[in-house]
Amino acid sequence: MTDIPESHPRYASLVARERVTEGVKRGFTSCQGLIAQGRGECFDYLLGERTTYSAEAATKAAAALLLLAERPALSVNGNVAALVPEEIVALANALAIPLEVNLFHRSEERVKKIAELLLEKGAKEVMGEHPDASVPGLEHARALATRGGIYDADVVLIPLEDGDRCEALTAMGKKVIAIDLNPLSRTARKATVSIVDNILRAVPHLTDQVRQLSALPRTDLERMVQEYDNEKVLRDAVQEIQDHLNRQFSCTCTHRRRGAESTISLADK
Ligand code: PTJ
Repeated sequence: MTDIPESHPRYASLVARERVTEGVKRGFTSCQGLIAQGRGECFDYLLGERTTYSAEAATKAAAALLLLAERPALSVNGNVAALVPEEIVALANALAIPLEVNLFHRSEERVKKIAELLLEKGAKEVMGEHPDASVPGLEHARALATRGGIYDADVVLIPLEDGDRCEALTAMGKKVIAIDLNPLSRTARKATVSIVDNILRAVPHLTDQVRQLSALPRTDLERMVQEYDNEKVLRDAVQEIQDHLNRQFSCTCTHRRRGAESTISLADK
């Protein structure tokens, strides 16, 4: 991997690029994963590369949902494996639940490599190599699922997912938690709880919340879930982007005798 100095102002984002590139080189991330990362990076930039208040609220509700679930499952794709392999295993282990590899651009070789990586990072159980069921309404290989894992789950975490699969899982009656930096994506709009945050920050944060909230009585967790409003959280995320942009950009309108000229200065570049 390229040696990136920690003092670089874009350190975190450059490290994330290295991880996804490395995932492609090692054969567990798809080439399309590079494009997905670029899109995510753009939204992270607009959000100010921080965990916003709305993401905090969504993460708390997601932790409560996972703790209340009877059979929760975590879905892992090539980007998740590249960006947060240890962290997603830590989340699964904190909840004592299985991980399942589910790929959009499925190849048996990639599924195997991701499963091996997760086991190497300490996962207790990784499903997905031998799917025995299909999510109704999806024609693609991403429909493949495993009984005892995602297929039977009542709550599923789907980081960096496509909208169709999110919708199909919801149509099966499951509660779906998305992690997606784009608050306008179909996935974010179709999920039960949408965490609009970078997976690099979101997964460790979610694990912390699971540990903290596990001390609460079920009634408190149920109240948190009931009071949660995903539409409001997504509206707030868009507002947080607008507020961040307003803070970052100062617009100076210089009126000249002949016509008007406006200058936009980019504060942090
Ligand atoms: O490994 P596979 O074959 O299952 O493929 C995985 C990808 C991610 C390539 C596939 O699911 C895909 O094409 O996803 P999309 O439709 O590009 O959607 C990815 C979503 O995740 C987009 O809305 C991005 O904004 C968002 N995203 C990208 N990087 C991050 C992210 N969200 C959170 N954290 C990120 N680092």
